[in-house]
Amino acid sequence: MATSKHWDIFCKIVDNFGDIGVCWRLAKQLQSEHQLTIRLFIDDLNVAKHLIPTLDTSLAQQTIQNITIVSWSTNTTFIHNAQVVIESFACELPPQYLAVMHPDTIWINLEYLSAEAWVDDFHAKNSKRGQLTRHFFFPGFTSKTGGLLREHDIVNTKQEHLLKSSTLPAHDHLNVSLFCYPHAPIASLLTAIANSNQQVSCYVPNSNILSSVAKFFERESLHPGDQLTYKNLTLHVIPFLSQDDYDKLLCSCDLNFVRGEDSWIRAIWAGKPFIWQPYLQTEQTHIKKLHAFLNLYYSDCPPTSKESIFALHDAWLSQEISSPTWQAYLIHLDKIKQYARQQSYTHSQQTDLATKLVIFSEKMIKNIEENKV
Ligand code: TRH
Repeated sequence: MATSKHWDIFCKIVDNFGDIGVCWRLAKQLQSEHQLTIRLFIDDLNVAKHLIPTLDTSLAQQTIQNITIVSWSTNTTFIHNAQVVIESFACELPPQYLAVMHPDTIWINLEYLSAEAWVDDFHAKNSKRGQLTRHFFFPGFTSKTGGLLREHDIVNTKQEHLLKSSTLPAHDHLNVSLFCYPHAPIASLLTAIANSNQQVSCYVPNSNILSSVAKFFERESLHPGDQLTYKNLTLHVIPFLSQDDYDKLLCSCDLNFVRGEDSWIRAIWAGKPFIWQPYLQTEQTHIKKLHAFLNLYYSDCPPTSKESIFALHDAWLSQEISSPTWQAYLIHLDKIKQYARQQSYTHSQQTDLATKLVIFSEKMIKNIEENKV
């Protein structure tokens, strides 16, 4: 078997960019901060290329930023496994891989992030599959969870650096970035922004919401580079950015609309106010996830600001943003900004997810060795 310095990560891209967004950041961090040798198996290189622009989609295997990236298909063969294997988001390890897995392999299923209270109890539990043990690793906001994905220097140094390298023009507009799911009430948000007395520059990376934005401006289609103005709203369509440039945008804006999992966490590390739209799930699970997060994250926030934050999130989820809801939020923006900065610092004091994964796997390896003696 390989040493515990060799880790494999499996990433199946279900839809959107969150699966690969999380796996790519995690792979980079495990390699650069923990000196691990990483193989990242990705089932859809075409989607991954949006986040890893230098990826050559024609290659079965390539090395980028010291990570071995392997194109994963049903025909992929495996000669050996790593000592630690991350199965991201229950993507199911391939049978050919399971067949070569040694019973001592540390097999970790990395789960989706949630701030719900049950996560504390489910984190680090395991189940048996034949001779193999599958550990369930839950990222989260409390010390009983697997923590949050964060580079060690993101809040203390990188945030400042990203801010300094901002390319947004200096003006008295409020800079807002907009990344959301197409079912969000985009037209009502843009209407509320346009009608408010605060001038807003809204930056929209190229994504599947452009047709809704085009409709709002009564245009057939929109493309990166387009700039449109309606009343107090100036909207800039920008290209889909690299992850680093997206981080920079989040740090440079006064308010970020984010979604899913990875952009949500990056918005926290940017230390700026944000509105989060969770991934749509059945049985209202996404609403429970949203409220669990809002209650936890804003527990120390002054009540009036908190009210406006909750109201704007609920409006964003429930298909309508009214002008008073937007206006009420803007009134509290300075206070929310202070709070966001402080929360970003507070949460960065928690041990990060990559470090917790390393500590966890080392502990499991030690347990196995001790049981053999
Ligand atoms: O794309 P998402 O909606 O991903 C979702 C969620 O992860 C969800 O939980 C999961 O079940 C589903 O995928 C399958 O949102 P998320 O998680 O924010 O991922 C977007 C990624 O794209 C993130 O890594 C940031 C990155 N990004 C850029 O690199 N450049 C950009 O311009 C933008 C807008 C995003």
